[in-house]
Amino acid sequence: MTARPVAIALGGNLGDVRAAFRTALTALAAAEGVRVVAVSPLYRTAPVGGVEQDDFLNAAALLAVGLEPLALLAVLQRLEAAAERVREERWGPRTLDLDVLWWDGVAIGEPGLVVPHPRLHERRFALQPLLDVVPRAADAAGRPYRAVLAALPAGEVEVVGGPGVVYDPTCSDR
Ligand code: A4P
Ligand code: MG
Repeated sequence: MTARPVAIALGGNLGDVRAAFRTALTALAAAEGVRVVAVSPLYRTAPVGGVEQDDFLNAAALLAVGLEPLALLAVLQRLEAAAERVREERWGPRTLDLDVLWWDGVAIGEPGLVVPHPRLHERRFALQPLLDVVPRAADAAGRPYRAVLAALPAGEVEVVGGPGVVYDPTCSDR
């Protein structure tokens, strides 16, 4: 299967989130059918969704994926489980959230997987890092996400580290 560009979001606000991001990306780089092509800077972001909780760390990664979409989702969910993520409250605190944001040229509307991510267009914390790794990304109607981001109200999204903080392929922590 030909590898295609895919962007994923990383998020978390419980425990050592930087370490969770590095561990997940190291495991992704080692996964069959997946290459890590680029990683965004690390962002500190105010929580969105109404639950009172700590700030999040967010980032995005551009992958080259030679797997079917549901197979990639299964890999991401396995890595979330490995980070001891417990699902308690929707939109509540989590050690590691890995979402598929964008799949080049592909729109998916299955019960377990919607791509582009259904809330991407309203979230500065996902759009900003997505555009760091795929500046040309556009929605299913062809609207550039750069324009979508420019139209959003200001939000609390601040760079707190470079891409090397999120993932350093020369420094495996396994
Ligand atoms: N699913 C459908 N489409 C996708 C996709 N594109 N990528 C399904 C990943 N999963 C997708 O997700 C629930 C189900 O969504 C999965 O079983 C999968 O089949 P989940 O990860 O189990 O639950 P969740 O993450 O709590 O729910 P949800 O609705 O994905 O939450 P969100 O929308 O990701 O929001 N504020 C800041 N600042 N930063 C954040 O990262 N994150 C959230 C979570 C809320 N507020 C935040 C942040
Ligand atoms: Mg999720």
